[in-house]
Amino acid sequence: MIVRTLKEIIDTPRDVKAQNWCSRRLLLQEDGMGFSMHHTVIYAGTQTHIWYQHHLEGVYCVEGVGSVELIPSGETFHIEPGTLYALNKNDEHWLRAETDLHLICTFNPPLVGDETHDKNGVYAAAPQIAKTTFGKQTNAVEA
Ligand code: 9YT
Repeated sequence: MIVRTLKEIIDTPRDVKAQNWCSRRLLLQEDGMGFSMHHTVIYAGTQTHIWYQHHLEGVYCVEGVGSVELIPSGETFHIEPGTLYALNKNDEHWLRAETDLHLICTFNPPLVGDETHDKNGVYAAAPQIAKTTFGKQTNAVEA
């Protein structure tokens, strides 16, 4: 079993800091779960262009208020505690925070650790070292 606390992660290499956000990476690829899980804080008053072309992301808001706007349709969804949004189509979007937004983010495939957005709001594809099938971890290598 893995047990970790946010306190142990803050200001370590698993606490990745960008201009508009910080991402505390609670679970990463090396933990072998098949997904990564982060506690991300999006800073109040920011807007961030994001387009995860190589990952699916589920985002659950536990604190704060903001919105997510799909590109190019402009369809906009309010975010508040208890809201989940899932980028199941690798959706390009703007993420806006009215107050500090505390989000629990899961990525499939899992992030390796130090990824931060490139100029297009993208994380690079990472080589996968393991995958999990119905709870059983295999050593299969994915392209
Ligand atoms: C919600 C979102 O995508 N925020 C940007 C940071 C990302 N979630 C991460 O690396 O934790």
